[in-house]
Amino acid sequence: MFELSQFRRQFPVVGLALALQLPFMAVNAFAQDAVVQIGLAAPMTGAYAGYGKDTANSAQLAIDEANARKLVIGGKPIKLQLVSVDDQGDPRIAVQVAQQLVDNRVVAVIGHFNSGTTIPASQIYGKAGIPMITPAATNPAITQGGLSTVYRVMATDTQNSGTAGKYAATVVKAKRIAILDDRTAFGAGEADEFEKAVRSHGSTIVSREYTSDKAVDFSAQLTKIKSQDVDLLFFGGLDTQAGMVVKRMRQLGMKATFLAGGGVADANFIKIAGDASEGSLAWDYGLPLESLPNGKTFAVKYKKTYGIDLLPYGPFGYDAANVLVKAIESANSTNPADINAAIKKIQITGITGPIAFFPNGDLKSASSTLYEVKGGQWVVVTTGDPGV
Ligand code: ABU
Repeated sequence: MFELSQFRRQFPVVGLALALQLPFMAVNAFAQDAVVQIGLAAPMTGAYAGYGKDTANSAQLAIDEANARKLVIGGKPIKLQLVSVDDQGDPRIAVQVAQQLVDNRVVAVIGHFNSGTTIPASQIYGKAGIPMITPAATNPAITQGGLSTVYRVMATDTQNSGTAGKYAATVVKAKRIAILDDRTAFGAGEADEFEKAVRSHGSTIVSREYTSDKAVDFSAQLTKIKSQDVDLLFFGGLDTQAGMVVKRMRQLGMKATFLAGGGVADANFIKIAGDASEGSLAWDYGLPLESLPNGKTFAVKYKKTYGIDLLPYGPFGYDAANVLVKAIESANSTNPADINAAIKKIQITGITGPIAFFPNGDLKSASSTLYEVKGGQWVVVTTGDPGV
């Protein structure tokens, strides 16, 4: 993998000169292949760094596999290069690194990870005509802004947390529901979608409380919620905080069902919550990896290559990279406009399932799965197409 700061060290003059003559290609000084750069933007430092690195590692596997096939595009041999940038999970930094990727003439971008960074960064790519595929950001607004260059390879939070809301009202039959969210574009967005679905299926939200994605103490909000005698709490936010929330709930003697949306059904949640995690529910994105034809093989390959376990977003990063590889091949071009047109017609079977996009860039066949912690492990309760 290549970090953007390395670009000028490795291609000091040639990169700039050729960038003017050969749009979207540079010449690798050590080989004859033209180098075509694909950007990857995600948090590589900070609280979400594990997810960013997992996504980048997974995308790199797809790029390596494509390069091993010796791609010839427009009659010329090319080498794909993944250029990763650290957006720190911060919307202001995300805009800066997005502009750097555009200025360095990447042909497409995989990213960003957070909904809060993806929303502003997508505008930068859209203005430059560069296609962007997010492997993780799920706020529905990302694909509702009218940009023709934005794609997403997983369910939206309308689908995912909306399904969670329907489940809470119609299957759990919770009558008094509380919501706590982290006020990020993701956490607040999924809480909004959950709330809409709960109301439309006849249950009552008795309390909506807020925290921040940096908080480590939820006592004030949970004490208030406890006093309102709720039978279910939905948390809008990611796994680390979700684990802390359910742990505190149980310490306070709260017996309400804990339900989360995406980004929670992983080992980190159970590690943080410990025994308190038992019985927790989470509607998460996609189908269980072990149920997918190439899921286990991919997890093994990832571990063999990087010596660490795959995290939940890796397969989506791998699929996003393969969408771009396929689009470059079918367009027979490395021009972003041609790649973008090819993505609109793409039909592939990824690790995560079939991939084809609606005109707005959302996945046609999105899936979600409900998991429950039983015996210290997440087990599948039900799965299928999300629908509210
Ligand atoms: N979708 C879960 C985490 C990333 C985000 O949307 O912010």
